[in-house]
Amino acid sequence: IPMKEIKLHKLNMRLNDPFTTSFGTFQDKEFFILEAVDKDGNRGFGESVAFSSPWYSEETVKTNQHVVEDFLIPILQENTIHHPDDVSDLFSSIRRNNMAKSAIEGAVWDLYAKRKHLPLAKALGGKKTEIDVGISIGIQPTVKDLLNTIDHYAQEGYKRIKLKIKPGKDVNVLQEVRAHFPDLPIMADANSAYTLKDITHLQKLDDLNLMMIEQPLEHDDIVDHAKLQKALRTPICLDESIHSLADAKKAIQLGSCKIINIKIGRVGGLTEAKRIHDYCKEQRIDVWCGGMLEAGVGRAHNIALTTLPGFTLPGDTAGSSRYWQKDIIRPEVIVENGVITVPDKPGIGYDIDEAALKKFTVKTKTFRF
Ligand code: OSB
Ligand code: MG
Repeated sequence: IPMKEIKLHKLNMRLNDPFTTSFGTFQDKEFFILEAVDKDGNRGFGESVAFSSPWYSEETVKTNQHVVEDFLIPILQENTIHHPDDVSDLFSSIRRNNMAKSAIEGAVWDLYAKRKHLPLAKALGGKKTEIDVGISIGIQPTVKDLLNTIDHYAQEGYKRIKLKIKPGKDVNVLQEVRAHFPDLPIMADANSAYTLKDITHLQKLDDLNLMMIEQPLEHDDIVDHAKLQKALRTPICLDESIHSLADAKKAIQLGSCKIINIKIGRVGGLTEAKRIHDYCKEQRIDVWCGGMLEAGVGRAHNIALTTLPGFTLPGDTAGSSRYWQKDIIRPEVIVENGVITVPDKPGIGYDIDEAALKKFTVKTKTFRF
């Protein structure tokens, strides 16, 4: 791929509603979009999913920018890329910093697919023309607010509802939700809010017919998750604990989870995400695509990845309007009856809304090749 330049656009966008998890609330999103431009004028886009503070993982917007500018872009400037998989091989000399790697690798995947006149989904080997999606709902001030919110999204047709939980707002809340919605596909995400001391409490979830519980224990612990899974009938899904194919293999071998949430940023890009998918499919472990409250570019990458056949459960890729007043892509991502129609245009399949990108951009830096 004959590269001309990479542009780093720093954006600020505000979520329609504050989002609350077991580690806090936030509404203003600071992040960056990477644009990879080739000598023929094709433009590929990637999104950094790191947040401003390191509560989900150790990466932040600033660490991503540092690693992208000072280590990853120089690697690309010194090497020739024939296929996006080369990017993940070259970046393996840098430890972790997966969200930083993924932002660039995503832009290169988009650029590669556009040069081949292929939708990104097809370039990855995906076959689905539509994908089923669910929605993730943050912790609400009252149970009444929660029931109203669930009702709203269930009416919109989302295929499963994920509820954030934390100690004090868990079994009691989920019991009320289940009583109001006896047949709704529901799951819970704890974002590491519990320890093994909570085993008997968490066992109460087994009566609520949850699809799964996501990351109940420490972000970096797969041994305790294996112990917990033995004590629970509800399947455990790992999110924060899985950063690579190697992590996925260990977690599956230990019995730490029955399901994996794959986030492209958390695992360092589409190439590694696909490797994890392939392995899980072979092992008959269900996977689904997680979300990081992305703007349209990241959302488009999630949609493309979800077209792979092993993504058997609805993911967190909700429609643009669930997050933003105005997204940065055209058309915006539309969810109808819990389904997104996969775009069939080359690359990520959505155009950048240049006016919106400009409106939310606070700074752009250009790195020439
Ligand atoms: O744990 O999956 C998570 C959002 C931010 C950080 C972590 C998580 C989430 C979500 C929302 O659950 C996913 C989305 O709607 O993009
Ligand atoms: Mg999660």
